[in-house]
Amino acid sequence: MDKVTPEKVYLSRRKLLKDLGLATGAAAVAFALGDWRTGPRRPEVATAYEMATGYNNFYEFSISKDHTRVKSRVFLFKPRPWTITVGGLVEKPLTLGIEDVLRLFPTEQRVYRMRCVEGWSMVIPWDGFPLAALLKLVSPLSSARFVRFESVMRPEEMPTQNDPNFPWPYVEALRLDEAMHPLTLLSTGMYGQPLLPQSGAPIRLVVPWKYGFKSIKSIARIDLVEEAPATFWYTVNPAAYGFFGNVNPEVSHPVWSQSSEHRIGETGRRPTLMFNGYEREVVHLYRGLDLRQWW
Ligand SMILES: Nc1nc2c(c(=O)[nH]1)N[C@H]1C(S)=C(S)[C@@H](COP(=O)(O)O)O[C@H]1N2
Ligand SMILES: [Mo]
Repeated sequence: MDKVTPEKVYLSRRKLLKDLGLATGAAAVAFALGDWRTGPRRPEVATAYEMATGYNNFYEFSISKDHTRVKSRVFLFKPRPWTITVGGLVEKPLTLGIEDVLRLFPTEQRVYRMRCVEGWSMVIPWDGFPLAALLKLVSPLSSARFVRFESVMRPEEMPTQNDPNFPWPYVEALRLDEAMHPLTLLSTGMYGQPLLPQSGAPIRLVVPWKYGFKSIKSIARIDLVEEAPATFWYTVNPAAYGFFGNVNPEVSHPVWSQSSEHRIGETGRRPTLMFNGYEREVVHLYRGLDLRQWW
């Protein structure tokens, strides 16, 4: 489909394992995320499955900084049955059951870094499909400039949604060109398994060059809109959560520097990369934009 897809950067796990001469293994997946053209490959290892599914940010379940708290609260959550509605400024609005989604859009594996604005990071092999494929199916009108995503609203299953101090449901948004970028994924699984509730079952967004808060979980609605929507974290605290949320080691959070990060499962810190290491692929989207002002 997208011939421009820079597959040198996000190899599918299968191809990668073949390149490295490794057999398919469940947890420890060694692979290279470096750009082959500009320098030596920097091998990075996928975060252990237990950590990626045990250390989670998902405020609907817990606001605790002890992220393992999320895992203990998801037992009430029912990711089936599930529908996702795509509408707004489109020619062909539609509502799909999650089974339709899985049937219509073949999934591929993409290994991406995930960098939370709080300063931790992981490396996750996602199963998913480009968001662009779904957006093409509904034919956006020429007036559509942004894509708005909404998480499911189920206060009976998600305890923090009973806390009126937050503007529920969780909402995120991308500019249409960001949403159409081949790196932008709708994910339905990770490590070859269906998404668990704590990871955003049954379907979530993954935007690897942006801070994790943009990668909205458990999506129930997608709307094409004309104006930049009010997003969840931007509404709560605009100083700490920019609309773009592009990973940028040179622009500090109001309280801490973003120049380094703690990779979950490692000791010490490693430098944070511009656009989380996807600069070559996405920098053209932001030409002429002051990244300090518009972060
Ligand atoms: N609906 C919803 N989506 C969400 C969040 C949330 O609280 N609610 N947290 C975000 C944040 S801040 C991060 S870092 C990532 C974490 O994804 P992970 O737990 O799979 O690593 O999910 C994002 N998506
Ligand atoms: Mo985050």
